[in-house]
Amino acid sequence: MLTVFSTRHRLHHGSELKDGAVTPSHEAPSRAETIVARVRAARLGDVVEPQAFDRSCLVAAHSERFVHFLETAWNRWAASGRHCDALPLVWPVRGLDAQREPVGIDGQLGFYAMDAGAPITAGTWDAVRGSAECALSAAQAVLGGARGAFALCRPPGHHAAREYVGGYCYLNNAAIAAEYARRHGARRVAVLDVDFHHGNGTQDIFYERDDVLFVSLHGDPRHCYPYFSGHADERGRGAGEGYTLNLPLAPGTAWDVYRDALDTALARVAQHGCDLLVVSLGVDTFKGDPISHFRLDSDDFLRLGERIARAGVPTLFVMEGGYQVDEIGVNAVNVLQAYEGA
Ligand code: OKP
Ligand code: ZN
Repeated sequence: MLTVFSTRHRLHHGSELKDGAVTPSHEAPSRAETIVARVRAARLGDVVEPQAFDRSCLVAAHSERFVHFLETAWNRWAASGRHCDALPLVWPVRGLDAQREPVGIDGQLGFYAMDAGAPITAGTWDAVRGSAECALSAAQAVLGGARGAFALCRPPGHHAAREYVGGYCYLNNAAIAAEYARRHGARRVAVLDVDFHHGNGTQDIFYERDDVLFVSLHGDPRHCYPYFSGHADERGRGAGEGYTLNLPLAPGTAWDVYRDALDTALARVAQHGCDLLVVSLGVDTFKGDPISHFRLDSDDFLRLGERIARAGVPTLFVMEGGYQVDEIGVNAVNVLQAYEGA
Protein backbone atom coordinates (compact mmCIF):
# COMPACT_ATOMS: atom_id res chain seq x y z
CA MET A 1 0.00 0.00 0.00
CA LEU A 2 1.25 3.48 -0.89
CA THR A 3 1.86 5.92 1.98
CA VAL A 4 1.76 9.66 1.29
CA PHE A 5 3.69 11.64 3.89
CA SER A 6 4.87 15.25 4.01
CA THR A 7 7.96 16.14 6.06
CA ARG A 8 6.45 19.66 6.30
CA HIS A 9 4.43 18.31 9.26
CA ARG A 10 7.51 19.09 11.41
CA LEU A 11 6.90 22.82 10.94
CA HIS A 12 3.91 22.52 13.28
CA HIS A 13 4.52 21.96 16.99
CA GLY A 14 2.29 23.77 19.42
CA SER A 15 1.26 23.99 23.06
CA GLU A 16 -1.97 23.03 24.77
CA LEU A 17 -3.77 23.96 27.93
CA LYS A 18 -4.05 20.83 30.03
CA ASP A 19 -5.21 20.65 33.63
CA GLY A 20 -4.97 24.44 33.71
CA ALA A 21 -1.33 24.62 32.61
CA VAL A 22 0.34 25.27 29.26
CA THR A 23 2.33 22.19 28.14
CA PRO A 24 3.68 20.80 24.85
CA SER A 25 0.77 19.35 22.84
CA HIS A 26 0.08 15.60 22.80
CA GLU A 27 -0.26 16.16 19.06
CA ALA A 28 3.53 16.19 18.57
CA PRO A 29 5.82 15.66 15.55
CA SER A 30 7.07 12.36 17.03
CA ARG A 31 3.66 10.83 16.29
CA ALA A 32 4.05 10.98 12.52
CA GLU A 33 7.75 10.11 12.64
CA THR A 34 7.00 6.95 14.63
CA ILE A 35 4.28 5.92 12.19
CA VAL A 36 6.41 6.43 9.09
CA ALA A 37 9.28 4.49 10.71
CA ARG A 38 6.89 1.57 11.29
CA VAL A 39 5.54 1.80 7.71
CA ARG A 40 9.13 1.37 6.50
CA ALA A 41 10.09 -1.36 8.99
CA ALA A 42 6.97 -3.36 8.10
CA ARG A 43 7.61 -2.85 4.35
CA LEU A 44 4.05 -1.69 3.83
CA GLY A 45 4.99 -0.10 0.50
CA ASP A 46 6.44 3.08 -1.00
CA VAL A 47 6.44 6.32 0.97
CA VAL A 48 6.11 9.44 -1.20
CA GLU A 49 5.73 13.18 -0.68
CA PRO A 50 2.35 14.60 -1.75
CA GLN A 51 1.82 16.46 -4.99
CA ALA A 52 0.76 20.10 -4.92
CA PHE A 53 -2.99 20.74 -5.26
CA ASP A 54 -4.89 23.86 -6.11
CA ARG A 55 -6.29 25.91 -3.24
CA SER A 56 -9.77 25.31 -4.68
CA CYS A 57 -9.53 21.71 -3.39
CA LEU A 58 -9.45 23.11 0.16
CA VAL A 59 -12.28 25.57 -0.41
CA ALA A 60 -14.42 22.65 -1.58
CA ALA A 61 -14.84 21.59 2.07
CA HIS A 62 -14.30 24.92 3.87
CA SER A 63 -15.38 28.51 3.32
CA GLU A 64 -13.20 30.93 1.39
CA ARG A 65 -12.96 33.37 4.30
CA PHE A 66 -11.95 30.59 6.71
CA VAL A 67 -9.12 29.37 4.46
CA HIS A 68 -7.99 32.99 4.05
CA PHE A 69 -8.00 33.40 7.84
CA LEU A 70 -5.82 30.29 8.28
CA GLU A 71 -3.37 31.43 5.61
CA THR A 72 -2.88 34.85 7.17
CA ALA A 73 -3.48 34.35 10.91
CA TRP A 74 0.12 33.83 12.05
CA ASN A 75 1.45 36.91 10.26
CA ARG A 76 -1.37 39.07 11.64
CA TRP A 77 -0.77 37.72 15.18
CA ALA A 78 3.00 38.29 14.89
CA ALA A 79 2.43 41.79 13.45
CA SER A 80 0.35 42.61 16.54
CA GLY A 81 3.46 42.04 18.64
CA ARG A 82 2.91 38.51 19.95
CA HIS A 83 5.35 35.64 19.53
CA CYS A 84 3.78 32.72 21.48
CA ASP A 85 1.17 30.42 19.85
CA ALA A 86 -1.92 32.23 18.58
CA LEU A 87 -4.86 31.03 20.69
CA PRO A 88 -8.45 32.22 21.11
CA LEU A 89 -9.88 33.19 24.47
CA VAL A 90 -13.49 34.14 23.61
CA TRP A 91 -16.11 32.17 21.65
CA PRO A 92 -19.58 33.15 20.41
CA VAL A 93 -21.65 30.72 22.49
CA ARG A 94 -25.42 30.88 23.27
CA GLY A 95 -26.74 34.43 23.24
CA LEU A 96 -23.63 35.98 21.70
CA ASP A 97 -23.38 37.00 18.04
CA ALA A 98 -21.98 34.04 16.10
CA GLN A 99 -22.85 35.60 12.71
CA ARG A 100 -20.86 38.83 12.59
CA GLU A 101 -17.17 38.39 11.82
CA PRO A 102 -14.89 40.52 14.02
CA VAL A 103 -12.24 42.62 12.27
CA GLY A 104 -9.12 42.04 14.40
CA ILE A 105 -7.05 38.90 14.83
CA ASP A 106 -8.05 38.30 18.47
CA GLY A 107 -11.77 38.29 17.71
CA GLN A 108 -11.32 36.20 14.58
CA LEU A 109 -9.33 33.55 16.47
CA GLY A 110 -12.46 32.90 18.57
CA PHE A 111 -14.86 33.27 15.64
CA TYR A 112 -13.04 30.54 13.67
CA ALA A 113 -12.46 28.06 16.52
CA MET A 114 -14.47 25.69 18.73
CA ASP A 115 -11.85 25.52 21.49
CA ALA A 116 -8.27 26.51 22.42
CA GLY A 117 -6.95 23.18 21.14
CA ALA A 118 -5.65 24.30 17.75
CA PRO A 119 -2.78 26.76 18.28
CA ILE A 120 -1.52 28.63 15.22
CA THR A 121 2.28 28.94 15.04
CA ALA A 122 4.72 30.23 12.41
CA GLY A 123 4.83 26.88 10.59
CA THR A 124 1.24 25.78 11.07
CA TRP A 125 -0.16 26.77 7.69
CA ASP A 126 2.57 25.03 5.65
CA ALA A 127 2.17 21.85 7.71
CA VAL A 128 -1.63 21.99 7.47
CA ARG A 129 -1.60 22.45 3.72
CA GLY A 130 0.92 19.60 3.38
CA SER A 131 -1.34 17.38 5.48
CA ALA A 132 -4.35 18.09 3.24
CA GLU A 133 -2.21 17.41 0.17
CA CYS A 134 -1.32 13.99 1.61
CA ALA A 135 -5.04 13.17 1.74
CA LEU A 136 -5.58 14.51 -1.80
CA SER A 137 -2.60 12.61 -3.27
CA ALA A 138 -3.62 9.37 -1.59
CA ALA A 139 -7.20 9.89 -2.79
CA GLN A 140 -5.87 10.30 -6.32
CA ALA A 141 -4.05 6.95 -6.00
CA VAL A 142 -7.25 5.16 -5.00
CA LEU A 143 -9.31 6.90 -7.69
CA GLY A 144 -6.61 5.74 -10.12
CA GLY A 145 -7.29 2.11 -9.24
CA ALA A 146 -5.34 1.26 -6.09
CA ARG A 147 -7.27 -0.96 -3.66
CA GLY A 148 -6.03 1.10 -0.72
CA ALA A 149 -3.76 4.02 0.18
CA PHE A 150 -2.55 5.63 3.39
CA ALA A 151 -2.51 9.40 3.90
CA LEU A 152 -0.16 9.87 6.84
CA CYS A 153 -1.66 13.22 7.75
CA ARG A 154 -0.37 15.45 10.50
CA PRO A 155 -1.92 17.63 11.84
CA PRO A 156 -5.16 15.59 11.92
CA GLY A 157 -8.42 16.96 10.55
CA HIS A 158 -11.70 15.48 11.76
CA HIS A 159 -12.58 18.21 14.33
CA ALA A 160 -12.13 20.94 11.71
CA ALA A 161 -15.52 22.00 10.32
CA ARG A 162 -16.47 24.13 7.36
CA GLU A 163 -15.59 27.29 9.31
CA TYR A 164 -13.74 26.43 12.46
CA VAL A 165 -10.59 24.76 13.83
CA GLY A 166 -10.41 22.77 17.06
CA GLY A 167 -8.96 19.72 18.81
CA TYR A 168 -5.55 19.80 17.04
CA CYS A 169 -7.32 20.10 13.63
CA TYR A 170 -7.26 22.94 11.05
CA LEU A 171 -8.31 21.62 7.64
CA ASN A 172 -10.48 18.51 7.45
CA ASN A 173 -8.24 16.16 5.46
CA ALA A 174 -10.80 13.34 5.20
CA ALA A 175 -13.55 15.70 4.03
CA ILE A 176 -11.25 17.38 1.51
CA ALA A 177 -10.39 13.93 0.09
CA ALA A 178 -14.04 12.82 0.04
CA GLU A 179 -15.05 16.01 -1.76
CA TYR A 180 -12.20 15.60 -4.26
CA ALA A 181 -13.36 12.04 -4.95
CA ARG A 182 -16.94 13.22 -5.53
CA ARG A 183 -15.67 15.73 -8.10
CA HIS A 184 -13.46 13.15 -9.82
CA GLY A 185 -15.77 10.26 -10.55
CA ALA A 186 -16.92 8.77 -7.24
CA ARG A 187 -20.72 8.92 -7.15
CA ARG A 188 -21.07 7.93 -3.53
CA VAL A 189 -18.53 8.14 -0.73
CA ALA A 190 -18.64 6.94 2.88
CA VAL A 191 -16.49 8.27 5.72
CA LEU A 192 -16.00 5.80 8.57
CA ASP A 193 -14.48 7.57 11.57
CA VAL A 194 -12.87 5.19 14.06
CA ASP A 195 -10.94 7.80 16.06
CA PHE A 196 -11.86 7.78 19.77
CA HIS A 197 -13.26 11.30 19.50
CA HIS A 198 -16.36 12.22 17.52
CA GLY A 199 -15.54 13.69 14.10
CA ASN A 200 -17.70 16.76 14.56
CA GLY A 201 -15.98 18.59 11.71
CA THR A 202 -16.65 15.89 9.13
CA GLN A 203 -20.22 15.61 10.37
CA ASP A 204 -20.66 19.38 10.00
CA ILE A 205 -19.35 19.45 6.42
CA PHE A 206 -21.63 16.65 5.15
CA TYR A 207 -24.61 17.01 7.52
CA GLU A 208 -27.11 18.04 4.84
CA ARG A 209 -25.87 15.73 2.08
CA ASP A 210 -26.93 12.29 0.95
CA ASP A 211 -23.94 11.57 -1.34
CA VAL A 212 -21.36 11.40 1.45
CA LEU A 213 -22.33 9.13 4.35
CA PHE A 214 -20.71 9.85 7.71
CA VAL A 215 -20.50 7.02 10.27
CA SER A 216 -18.61 7.38 13.55
CA LEU A 217 -17.74 5.19 16.55
CA HIS A 218 -16.56 7.28 19.50
CA GLY A 219 -16.57 7.93 23.23
CA ASP A 220 -20.00 9.05 24.46
CA PRO A 221 -20.03 12.87 24.30
CA ARG A 222 -21.80 13.02 27.67
CA HIS A 223 -18.37 12.16 29.08
CA CYS A 224 -15.86 12.62 26.28
CA TYR A 225 -14.41 15.41 24.13
CA PRO A 226 -15.79 17.15 22.03
CA TYR A 227 -18.81 16.99 24.41
CA PHE A 228 -21.18 18.96 22.16
CA SER A 229 -21.64 16.58 19.24
CA GLY A 230 -21.77 12.87 18.48
CA HIS A 231 -25.06 11.84 20.11
CA ALA A 232 -27.03 9.02 18.49
CA ASP A 233 -29.94 11.34 17.67
CA GLU A 234 -27.76 13.49 15.38
CA ARG A 235 -28.75 11.81 12.09
CA GLY A 236 -28.37 14.49 9.41
CA ARG A 237 -30.68 17.24 8.18
CA GLY A 238 -32.75 17.88 5.06
CA ALA A 239 -31.50 15.76 2.15
CA GLY A 240 -28.84 14.46 4.56
CA GLU A 241 -31.31 12.99 7.04
CA GLY A 242 -30.28 9.40 7.72
CA TYR A 243 -26.82 9.95 6.17
CA THR A 244 -25.08 10.57 9.50
CA LEU A 245 -24.81 7.64 11.90
CA ASN A 246 -23.33 8.17 15.35
CA LEU A 247 -22.51 5.19 17.55
CA PRO A 248 -21.41 6.60 20.93
CA LEU A 249 -19.84 4.03 23.26
CA ALA A 250 -19.19 4.12 27.00
CA PRO A 251 -15.74 4.98 28.32
CA GLY A 252 -13.94 1.67 29.02
CA THR A 253 -15.28 -0.04 25.89
CA ALA A 254 -13.11 -2.98 24.76
CA TRP A 255 -13.06 -5.04 21.55
CA ASP A 256 -16.16 -7.23 22.16
CA VAL A 257 -18.53 -4.29 22.40
CA TYR A 258 -16.56 -2.22 19.91
CA ARG A 259 -16.75 -5.03 17.31
CA ASP A 260 -20.55 -5.15 17.41
CA ALA A 261 -20.76 -1.39 16.88
CA LEU A 262 -18.22 -1.66 14.06
CA ASP A 263 -20.38 -4.28 12.36
CA THR A 264 -23.39 -1.95 12.64
CA ALA A 265 -21.28 0.83 11.10
CA LEU A 266 -20.05 -1.38 8.27
CA ALA A 267 -23.57 -2.63 7.54
CA ARG A 268 -24.65 1.01 7.04
CA VAL A 269 -21.62 1.59 4.77
CA ALA A 270 -22.59 -1.48 2.69
CA GLN A 271 -26.17 -0.20 2.40
CA HIS A 272 -24.85 3.12 1.07
CA GLY A 273 -23.17 1.36 -1.87
CA CYS A 274 -20.17 3.66 -2.21
CA ASP A 275 -17.31 3.82 -4.75
CA LEU A 276 -14.83 4.98 -2.11
CA LEU A 277 -14.51 4.43 1.63
CA VAL A 278 -12.53 7.04 3.57
CA VAL A 279 -11.44 5.79 6.99
CA SER A 280 -10.62 8.49 9.53
CA LEU A 281 -8.01 6.36 11.24
CA GLY A 282 -7.45 7.36 14.84
CA VAL A 283 -5.70 4.81 17.02
CA ASP A 284 -6.45 6.67 20.25
CA THR A 285 -8.92 3.84 20.95
CA PHE A 286 -5.82 1.99 22.24
CA LYS A 287 -5.94 0.99 25.92
CA GLY A 288 -2.72 2.91 26.64
CA ASP A 289 -3.83 6.22 25.13
CA PRO A 290 -3.12 9.09 27.55
CA ILE A 291 -6.18 11.22 26.66
CA SER A 292 -8.81 8.64 25.61
CA HIS A 293 -10.88 5.94 27.29
CA PHE A 294 -11.37 2.80 25.18
CA ARG A 295 -9.47 -0.43 25.74
CA LEU A 296 -8.43 -1.86 22.35
CA ASP A 297 -5.12 -3.70 22.31
CA SER A 298 -2.62 -3.82 19.46
CA ASP A 299 -4.01 -7.09 18.00
CA ASP A 300 -7.50 -5.61 17.91
CA PHE A 301 -6.22 -3.19 15.27
CA LEU A 302 -5.53 -6.21 13.04
CA ARG A 303 -9.15 -7.28 13.44
CA LEU A 304 -10.26 -3.74 12.64
CA GLY A 305 -8.32 -3.79 9.36
CA GLU A 306 -9.74 -7.21 8.42
CA ARG A 307 -13.30 -6.11 9.02
CA ILE A 308 -12.84 -2.91 7.01
CA ALA A 309 -11.51 -5.05 4.14
CA ARG A 310 -14.70 -7.13 4.17
CA ALA A 311 -16.60 -4.05 2.97
CA GLY A 312 -14.92 -4.75 -0.39
CA VAL A 313 -14.67 -1.06 -1.30
CA PRO A 314 -11.48 0.82 -2.37
CA THR A 315 -10.32 2.47 0.82
CA LEU A 316 -8.40 5.62 1.66
CA PHE A 317 -6.99 5.63 5.20
CA VAL A 318 -6.50 9.14 6.60
CA MET A 319 -4.50 9.43 9.83
CA GLU A 320 -6.26 11.19 12.69
CA GLY A 321 -5.44 10.77 16.41
CA GLY A 322 -3.39 8.46 18.64
CA TYR A 323 -1.22 9.80 21.46
CA GLN A 324 0.54 6.78 22.96
CA VAL A 325 3.53 7.45 20.75
CA ASP A 326 5.47 4.26 21.64
CA GLU A 327 2.70 2.07 20.15
CA ILE A 328 1.20 4.42 17.57
CA GLY A 329 3.22 2.99 14.68
CA VAL A 330 2.39 -0.63 15.41
CA ASN A 331 -1.28 0.14 15.99
CA ALA A 332 -1.78 2.20 12.82
CA VAL A 333 0.22 -0.12 10.59
CA ASN A 334 -1.59 -3.18 12.03
CA VAL A 335 -4.83 -1.82 10.56
CA LEU A 336 -3.19 -1.26 7.16
CA GLN A 337 -1.36 -4.60 7.02
CA ALA A 338 -4.48 -6.53 7.99
CA TYR A 339 -6.43 -4.65 5.29
CA GLU A 340 -3.75 -5.53 2.74
CA GLY A 341 -3.63 -9.18 3.78
CA ALA A 342 -7.39 -9.74 3.86
C1 OKP B 1 -8.06 15.07 18.58
B1 OKP B 1 -8.35 13.77 17.82
C2 OKP B 1 -9.93 16.31 27.13
C3 OKP B 1 -8.94 17.16 26.36
C4 OKP B 1 -9.23 17.10 24.91
C5 OKP B 1 -8.45 17.68 22.72
C6 OKP B 1 -8.50 16.31 22.14
C7 OKP B 1 -8.43 16.36 20.66
C8 OKP B 1 -8.36 15.00 20.04
N1 OKP B 1 -9.51 16.06 28.48
N2 OKP B 1 -8.23 17.71 24.14
O1 OKP B 1 -9.68 13.41 17.74
O2 OKP B 1 -7.56 12.64 18.22
ZN1 ZN C 1 -9.09 11.44 18.72
